[in-house]
Amino acid sequence: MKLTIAGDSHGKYMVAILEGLPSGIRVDEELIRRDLFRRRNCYGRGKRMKMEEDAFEIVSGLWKGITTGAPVTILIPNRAGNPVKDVRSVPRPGHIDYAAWVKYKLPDLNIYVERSSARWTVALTAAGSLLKSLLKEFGIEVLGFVTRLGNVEARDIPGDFEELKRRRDESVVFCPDPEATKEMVAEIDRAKEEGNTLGGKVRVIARQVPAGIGSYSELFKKLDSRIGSLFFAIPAVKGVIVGSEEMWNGFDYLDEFEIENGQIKRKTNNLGGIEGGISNGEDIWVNVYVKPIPTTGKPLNSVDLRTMKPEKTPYVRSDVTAVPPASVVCEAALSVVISDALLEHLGEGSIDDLKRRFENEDLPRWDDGFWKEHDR
Ligand code: EPS
Repeated sequence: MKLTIAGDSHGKYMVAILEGLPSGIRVDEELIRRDLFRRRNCYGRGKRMKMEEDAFEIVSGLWKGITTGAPVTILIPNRAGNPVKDVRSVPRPGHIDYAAWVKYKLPDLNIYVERSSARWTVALTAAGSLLKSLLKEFGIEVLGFVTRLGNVEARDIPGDFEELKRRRDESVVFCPDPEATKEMVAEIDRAKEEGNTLGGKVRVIARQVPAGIGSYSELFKKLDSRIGSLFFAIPAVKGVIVGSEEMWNGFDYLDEFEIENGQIKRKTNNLGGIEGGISNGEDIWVNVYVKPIPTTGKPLNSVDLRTMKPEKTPYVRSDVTAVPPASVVCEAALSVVISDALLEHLGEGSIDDLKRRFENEDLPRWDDGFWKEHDR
């Protein structure tokens, strides 16, 4: 599978093209609508999100709502223009401004923000959300939520998936802890007043991922290597940890094997469902660190690159935090990575063929006869 995302932040459209999907997947467009709405409509967002509608259109690869196996193209129109009309020469610490100018040398920092803006995550969200229709065929579900915002950490995170989802959906910041939600809202209000911005953490869980997807062979096909690669491409992501962050000694951390009714079981899942780059059949869970947005209401120290004199950073409009939307974007990103690895494992063709291959896969049985046939 291949995903391409294009479009300028203030251009006509954002575009996602998905290639290599099987035929016959019924696409749940309502789910895409809901995910795009969640990404746009959460507490801590700014003026731009009030201007956008994110009314997507799927313009290729579907026949009466099902995939044909041809590339699927999703278009999302941008409604807002760039409010900055003058050439901008003062870089904001933490944005692409300075590093892109050093590399590409075009003398207007507005140019670089068109690609580097988090606007493109609307296309990633649409693509990942579409892929949930594929994952559903295999019983796989993905859920993202906020575990920290500014100084507030979620304390009460339910272990039950459905409860987690219900509570996440009730929270304006997508945090499953109702008390922490209130504190996070207050934290956002305070930061807004101060002209500050907030970072935090999100967690994404994928359940029912079958054992055996990914690779231990090719370095960039390892499942965790793919997760890192896509997650680190998401603007503001600064850290990605698969599984538990508490990894200080083996007795506490390593998920010991047990047998229950003839089946292999684990009591814990600190490894996050991946061992050596391959899924092990446990839930995959990822903790993601998201930095504060670089456009602060209160100016920061910078330099005017035109005059090489000290200057304060400009402000027009921005969000206070990207953490709640990042939980939606990371949910989409994990859907993309798992779909990609699953399709690589199951091959091409129709969804029914893939499901047959999937259902015929069993856990291997240890074969002592093997060495009688093969010369050791
Ligand atoms: C962003 C700046 C803002 C955000 C944008 C990311 O846009 P603008 O410069 O037009 O005010 O709203 O995020 C989105 C548009 C989005 O859809 O998430 C930035 O500089 O990264």
